[in-house]
Amino acid sequence: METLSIYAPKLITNREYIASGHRACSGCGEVLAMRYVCKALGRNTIISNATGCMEIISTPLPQTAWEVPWIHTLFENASAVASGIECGLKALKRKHGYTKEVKVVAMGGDGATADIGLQSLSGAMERGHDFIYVCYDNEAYMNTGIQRSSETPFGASTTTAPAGKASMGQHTWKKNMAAIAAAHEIQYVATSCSSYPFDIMTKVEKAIKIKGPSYIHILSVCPTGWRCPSNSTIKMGRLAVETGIFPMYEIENGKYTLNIDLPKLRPVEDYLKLQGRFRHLDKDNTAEIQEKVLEEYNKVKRLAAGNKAK
Ligand SMILES: Cc1ncc(C[n+]2csc(CCOP(=O)(O)OP(=O)(O)O)c2C)c(N)n1
Ligand code: SF4
Repeated sequence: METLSIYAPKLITNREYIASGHRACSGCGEVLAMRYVCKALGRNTIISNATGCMEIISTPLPQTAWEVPWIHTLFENASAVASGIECGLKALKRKHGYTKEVKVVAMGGDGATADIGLQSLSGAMERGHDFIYVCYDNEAYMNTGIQRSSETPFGASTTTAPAGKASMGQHTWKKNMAAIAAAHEIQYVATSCSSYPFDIMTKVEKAIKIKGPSYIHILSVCPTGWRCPSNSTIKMGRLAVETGIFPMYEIENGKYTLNIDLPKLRPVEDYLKLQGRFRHLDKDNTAEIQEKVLEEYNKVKRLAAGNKAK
């Protein structure tokens, strides 16, 4: 198994840039992922954060959990705001001799990334801004009450795609944001998961070194919306990876690397049966999901194997 870690636990900073005392639900994988991202980013960072759970839980007026400069943006414009910050910093350097290396980071949930903010993200990647975009994918619009997004997986029940007599819940397959980002021919794209701290931090470190846009898509377990116990967050993320439902990989200058390549995947049922949002699925639904997961996983495997052969 190939694992990705340039970190030894002792080298990880004790500093927190998103302080405890925020208002996330207990067991929130999204805030955990954000904490790891911020640890790797460090102090010289400016964050442009689209509206959503992470914005709400970190800044209940008049308090803030942020220890770095942070801007709350609309759904639509987190990447446009990041573009402006990056250009502003460039101008400060050019005209006023400013020398500090500041990391510009835009972040948002899956709704903010794959749906409503996709145009501004695409524009910023296409223009080549030097910024990192992080998507915390909890697979629905959680902050406003578990509405489906284009990242909601096939078969999941949400409040706007509810399972019942007339429907089995979400009937479309998850949008592949990593492939969409890679189609912009940016240098670095990666997927990760809230249950893998070293993987997240290593990938953020790599993204920092890129001059230009980079994109990191982090599956972030949400016990509230996934209807699973809050003490199962880490296990749930690992199951997503171990079943092949969420492969963790990197695309560096177009070349794929599968970071965790398991010799044998677990059946998807191991993951689905533990979450209330999939409770209604029958054997045929599960078999359909199993088939699609293997198809998609093998696609990534083939792309990664193709690179090794070159
Ligand atoms: C244009 C627009 N539509 C709807 C909303 C209301 N709204 C605020 S946060 C949110 C959900 C955010 O979902 P997501 O981006 O997936 O992040 P999560 O809360 O799941 O982390 C919605 C619908 C809004 N602020 N702006
Ligand atoms: S709803 Fe989900 S993502 Fe939002 S704070 Fe709660 S656990 Fe975290």
